[in-house]
Amino acid sequence: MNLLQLFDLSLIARRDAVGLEWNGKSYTFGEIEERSNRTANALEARGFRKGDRLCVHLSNRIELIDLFLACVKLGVIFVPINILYRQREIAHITGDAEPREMITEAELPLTSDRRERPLESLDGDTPAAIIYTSGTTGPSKGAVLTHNNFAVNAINLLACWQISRDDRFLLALPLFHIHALGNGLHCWLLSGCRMRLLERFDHRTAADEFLDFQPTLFFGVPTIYVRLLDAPPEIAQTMRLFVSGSAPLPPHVFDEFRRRFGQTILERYGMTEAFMIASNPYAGERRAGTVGFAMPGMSVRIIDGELQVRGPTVCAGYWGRESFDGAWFATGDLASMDEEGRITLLGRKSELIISGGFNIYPREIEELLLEQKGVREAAVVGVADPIRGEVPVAYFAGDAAPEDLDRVCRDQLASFKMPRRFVRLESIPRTALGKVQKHLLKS
Ligand code: MLC
Ligand code: AMP
Repeated sequence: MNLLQLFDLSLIARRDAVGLEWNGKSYTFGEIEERSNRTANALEARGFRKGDRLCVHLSNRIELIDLFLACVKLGVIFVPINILYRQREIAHITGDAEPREMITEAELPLTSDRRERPLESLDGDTPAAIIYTSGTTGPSKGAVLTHNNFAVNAINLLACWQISRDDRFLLALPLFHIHALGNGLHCWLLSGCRMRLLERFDHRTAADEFLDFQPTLFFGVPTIYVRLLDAPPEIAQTMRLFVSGSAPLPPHVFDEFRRRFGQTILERYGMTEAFMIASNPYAGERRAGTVGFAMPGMSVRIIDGELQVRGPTVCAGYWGRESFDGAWFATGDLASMDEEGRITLLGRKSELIISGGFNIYPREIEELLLEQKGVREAAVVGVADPIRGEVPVAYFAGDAAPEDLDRVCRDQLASFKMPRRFVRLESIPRTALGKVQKHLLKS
């Protein structure tokens, strides 16, 4: 079965039910079906055919859903780009994915008078999306995500987290990442529940959205749960399940959340290349500081401390590069597993910094700094932050002015990658072999 056949459980079988709330308006599944048909016909008229790539640089909005569904209907590969990315970051993705077009707000609305659904034959191995993940070394790579990957991930979550058409789902995460796209959008479309989509999570208005919509289901990153600790207890009155993922949830936040709201956050673990790998149980103990058990269908093992995974949600490979072909996928996450199979993450093999759930590879910032006059050496490290988890700090050697480096980074990097400080040193500490000693900078 391809994804569309699963989405039809909502788009067709629940056509008269309200499926979406966006920007103060409600839409039935039938209206969503028709909107996306029109968008698909518009894309087809612009020359899009099965296998073409469509880059989309948009923040959350209904047109982003129209575009995703249109791509699924045509077999066009959807390539979402982080809305916070600047020219340098976007150019890398468009250079690699070679899309037929990139859609930004300026191209909207993208619609046609033709309302019938275009017919394309697609099987489960057809790529549905490519999501770029910041590479540990070298440039970021596009994970090729198939219909089967998305389908199995969502079916797993519906079963494991008991998501049904009776849920009211509040989605505030950005749709350009696997968390909102793979988990959020797909759980909505497969369950046929009612979803309220927000442009983004804003801690100043979040409580009002909860009180007004009265959700039962919410997905967040740890920064969001830290922010919600300031919200009134009533926000959780109608809630059935809060899920956290994308970065480690500090146990004190888990505890405080339970005290304040009487809700035990369910923490799960995933990554773009493998979708959801492990989850705490819905029934049974949700243990703080652990990510629970491997998802159904997923095999996990730990080799030299690193978690490896194999199963139906591991993606096909990297666009234009290697194919994974059913092999064990090395996650780069260090982990331990107890006799029962409960997994605890212990850190990462690479220097990846996760800030507010967004990934930052220090090397990308270091390379930009080294391109600047007056920078001989550069090293970026993550330092602990009570709200975002970690934030980047840049150290450099040379006579460049920190204000100039600040300006260059602000111009060329997504805002979440901005170093909080630029610290000048005589030289960057290195081992006898010349390797930068980042642990010395962190302390
Ligand atoms: C953050 N900003 C956004 C934004 N999110 N701007 C536009 N759209 C968004 N979606 C910008 C703000 O403008 C601001 O920029 C800065 O980020 C911080 O904003 P804030 O208001 O202070 O936000 P805060 O309360 O700290 O919350 C940030 C956040 C955001 C939690 C809302 O970090 C976020 O949406 N994170 C989710 C990331 C995510 O979905 N990751 C999943 C990856 S997939 P400025 O310029 O003013 O500083 C993955 C696999 C898995 O990891 O397992 O899921
Ligand atoms: P991404 O490349 O954006 O898909 O991010 C994937 C990475 O997020 C994983 O490799 C982990 O390092 C991290 N991650 C996801 N969920 C969790 C979690 N519950 N706890 C700790 N880290 C997590």
